[in-house]
Amino acid sequence: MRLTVAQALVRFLAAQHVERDGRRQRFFAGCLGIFGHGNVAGLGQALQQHHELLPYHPARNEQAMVHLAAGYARQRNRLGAFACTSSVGPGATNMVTGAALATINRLPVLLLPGDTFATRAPHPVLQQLEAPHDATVSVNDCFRPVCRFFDRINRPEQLVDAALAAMRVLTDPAETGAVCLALPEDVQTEVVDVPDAFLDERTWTIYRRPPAPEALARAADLVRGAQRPLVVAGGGVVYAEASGALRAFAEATGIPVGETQAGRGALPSAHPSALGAIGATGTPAANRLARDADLVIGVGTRWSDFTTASKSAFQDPGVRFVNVNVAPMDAAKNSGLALEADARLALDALREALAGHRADPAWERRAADESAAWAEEVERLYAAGHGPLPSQAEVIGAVNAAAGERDVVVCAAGSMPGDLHKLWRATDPDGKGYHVEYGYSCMGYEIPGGMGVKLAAPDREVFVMVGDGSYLMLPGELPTAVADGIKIVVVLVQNHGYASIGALSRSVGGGGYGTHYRVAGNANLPIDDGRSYDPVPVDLATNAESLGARVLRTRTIDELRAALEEAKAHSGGPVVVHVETDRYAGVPSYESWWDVPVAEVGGDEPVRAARAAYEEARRSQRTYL
Ligand SMILES: Cc1ncc(C[n+]2csc(CCOP(=O)(O)OP(=O)(O)O)c2C)c(N)n1
Ligand SMILES: [Mg+2]
Repeated sequence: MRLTVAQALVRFLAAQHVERDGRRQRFFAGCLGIFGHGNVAGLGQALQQHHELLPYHPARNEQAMVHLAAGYARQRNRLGAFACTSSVGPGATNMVTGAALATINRLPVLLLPGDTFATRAPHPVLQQLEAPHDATVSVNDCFRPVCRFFDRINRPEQLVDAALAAMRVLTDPAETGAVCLALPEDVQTEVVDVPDAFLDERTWTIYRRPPAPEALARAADLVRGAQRPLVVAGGGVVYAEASGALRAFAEATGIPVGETQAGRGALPSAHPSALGAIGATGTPAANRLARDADLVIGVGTRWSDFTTASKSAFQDPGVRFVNVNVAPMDAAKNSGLALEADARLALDALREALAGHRADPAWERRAADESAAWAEEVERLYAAGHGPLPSQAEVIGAVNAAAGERDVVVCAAGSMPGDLHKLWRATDPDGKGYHVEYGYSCMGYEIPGGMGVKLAAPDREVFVMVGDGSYLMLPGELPTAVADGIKIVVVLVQNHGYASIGALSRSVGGGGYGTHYRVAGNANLPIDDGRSYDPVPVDLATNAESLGARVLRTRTIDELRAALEEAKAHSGGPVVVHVETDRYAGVPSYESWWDVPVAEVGGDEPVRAARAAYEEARRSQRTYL
């Protein structure tokens, strides 16, 4: 059949399906894009002609549209995705940050940047990077390190091979991430003879990989021999729809469960085995048990420094790891016993292999006591009655109370992810109510990411928590949410700058330098001591209103609560609830550490003191062998 490369690609994408556990569904929800000369005549024409096959959604910023796609894929447990098309040059490089985010979080996103002419006839074209040393280079080569698969379709005949390879990677849970097919603008418009079978419906079956019997037996032996075992649940638990298996495992064995950011909510917070957040932003419950654990069963975690408290979390001299993971790279970490397997199958198999075995009752009781004590601390922080401005913890408490059992909270960067990780009471039985992007922790993800979540789960209320700094980076998809009627509730927390980095700066002796937006005259004060408070007179509520959102302004927690109810009742597009908080009323860190190096020489007394404290803290860092 004679089609252009772009027409064939659009028809191919519309025909792709995935199947897991016998449930088959379409893979691509649509194509997000911004047109320029590099894609308007090729992909643009094809998307217009086939709009009923693959819906097209115009976005406002290429980075944001990739975030939207990532949020969508995560909420769909990677069984659904968006394609994203951009022009050549800046439109393409705007997607690089989004690609890195998707790849680091192991989320499938298909990127289709335009590229310069394969024929090179008119070169250099508008927006072309010329490399004197290499005629094959374009800005799209920036995608190579941040994508799990990269191809440039320089001849129409390459399309079939490239498209199939892209699908293989996107649908493989161990390999998935961003995939980039760079499409030279001339090739997009050229005729390709594709076999009919290329355009037929195609189903990619995602088989659940069982653990190798020998590895399973060894893992069971390790658990039986352990005095103080602990599970660390990561995003892989949620993606594998293994929350039920995790609960059954915890109940059968009495082994307590700590959670990473991506795995938060895998076990509902009210469960007696739930210790909640672990690591640098962990609860005292999880961190105390982690310190003493002699066997740590990581399930679907990539063991980031936040999870391991920069390798200081596990202090037992003989601590061993069992790593359940579909990705060999993660299964091998911390010199663990690699159980390369689907999380659900592995948890079920391990539970069966351990039939009759239970953790030491004293250890189990300690977990339940710590968990109950932590629930009281959350209660205290949620009801602190801080004034005159509320604390961020109280704002989180109000949102937590407003959220229904299956609703979703979305966040990515700033001081909020750590506070949410600790405080949020997760209730959804499938672990889909907590969505904090903390692989890349990318400021600006929140609004577009939340839009993707809403598109994936239209029956759930989506609460996007965003700081003023993150809001200013990427507010531009709000008009897209207005245009498409995407109902998200954005809680915009104004604290006049980077409260998180300010606190970090103070902890390394920097006094908060450069983290507080203040008017000229005192903007260059070397320290942020909490007194000289003269913020830049920005009005982000009005800014959101000007972008078409319904805006509710609040000053107190009671007003915030009322506004959240009003926002829930609102139908149609986005609602922004604006609240100002006390930037110095943070949630403390509980018996944990994060490795951020401090200047070894130079600096004033606070820096020297911070360096001394840093050297002391670093002694707790371990190499797990
Ligand atoms: C794109 C990007 N740039 C820089 C950072 C580093 N960073 C992490 S948090 C933060 C400040 C966030 O400010 P805001 O959204 O106001 O949240 P707050 O810290 O005030 O809670 C910065 C600059 C980042 N995570 N992402
Ligand atoms: Mg802020």
